[in-house]
Amino acid sequence: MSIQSSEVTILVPGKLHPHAVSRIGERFRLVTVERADPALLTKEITGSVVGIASSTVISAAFIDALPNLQIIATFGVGYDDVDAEHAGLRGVMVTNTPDVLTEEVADVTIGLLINTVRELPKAEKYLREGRWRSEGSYLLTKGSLRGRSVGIFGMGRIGRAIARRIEAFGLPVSYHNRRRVEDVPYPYHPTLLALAEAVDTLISIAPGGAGTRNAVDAQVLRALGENGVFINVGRGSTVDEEALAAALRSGTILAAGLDVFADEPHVPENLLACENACLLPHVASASVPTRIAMANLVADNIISWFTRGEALTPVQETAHVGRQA
Ligand code: A2R
Repeated sequence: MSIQSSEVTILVPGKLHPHAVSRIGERFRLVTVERADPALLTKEITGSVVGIASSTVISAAFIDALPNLQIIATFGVGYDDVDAEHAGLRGVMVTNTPDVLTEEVADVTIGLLINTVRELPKAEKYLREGRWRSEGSYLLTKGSLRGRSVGIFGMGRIGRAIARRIEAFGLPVSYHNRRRVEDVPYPYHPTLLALAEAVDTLISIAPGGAGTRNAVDAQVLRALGENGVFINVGRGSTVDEEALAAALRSGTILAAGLDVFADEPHVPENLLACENACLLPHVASASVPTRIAMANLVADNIISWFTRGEALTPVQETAHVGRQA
């Protein structure tokens, strides 16, 4: 099953965490291109590449341009920017980096929720601008965590870690997924709208892709009510950002905390204009130790595939793919 490491050429298109690049480079031959664009591939690259390690968009056309490709190891748990379905049809393995970021993302979700409801970043700005001294105490916040009821959209690995933290805050949790999860004690809602109607605080940690696009729309936001808070740490594409900005502007909901956006790093002007939005530049997993753990998992997937013939963390769409000798 195993092949000589020197025969294995791994392509890194675009930027990838340097620790992943260095670990893969220690074991295999590395080639790089500026971005994952078939037009940038030379004959030598298309003939030799058997693996990709990346944190960028990988299209069906890019996969098809590499006839000997066996594995795409992506950096991050969300892999909606990789055409995994197409890879699965082509017999190409796709791996992601689940678990190693779960608790980190859940921690930041709680921080973002508190910052959004209790306005801590705005209060700190007030202090730094000298306004505490000159104008007196920061205004009382309209919102409080007390008495809230929290709905989680996406009760997966991270959703569960968030739910455990919310429970510790003494707040009730319920959730929506496509399927009920048997081993969690929280009430299940078969639609996102039913969940939004039952809670005043909605946390989205659902994956991106066609199945969740614009799932959080004007109707869902309205259902949260005027004390409603929306937190997004999943994918920006799951939200109708226009509708969200309108709901924030009109007071249809109280506030939103967003770590993810539909077209990163571009944040819509109409969201930037909302004082009641707490906005972060996609930092939930962005600590040095967690990003190193993610980089290690990218490298370990590639190493395991070419030495033992197995991927460590295959995505669902390619779980059936095995390695041919
Ligand atoms: O629907 P299910 O039963 O497959 O549950 C998954 C749920 N989910 C959805 N819920 C409603 N409508 C959909 N179209 C839909 N698609 C998926 O999201 C599952 O419970 C949850 C995802 O959980 P995991 O796969 O365990 O992912 P993890 O590690 O919690 O990360 C979640 C997302 C990533 O995909 C990135 O976008 C982000 O967090 O970093």
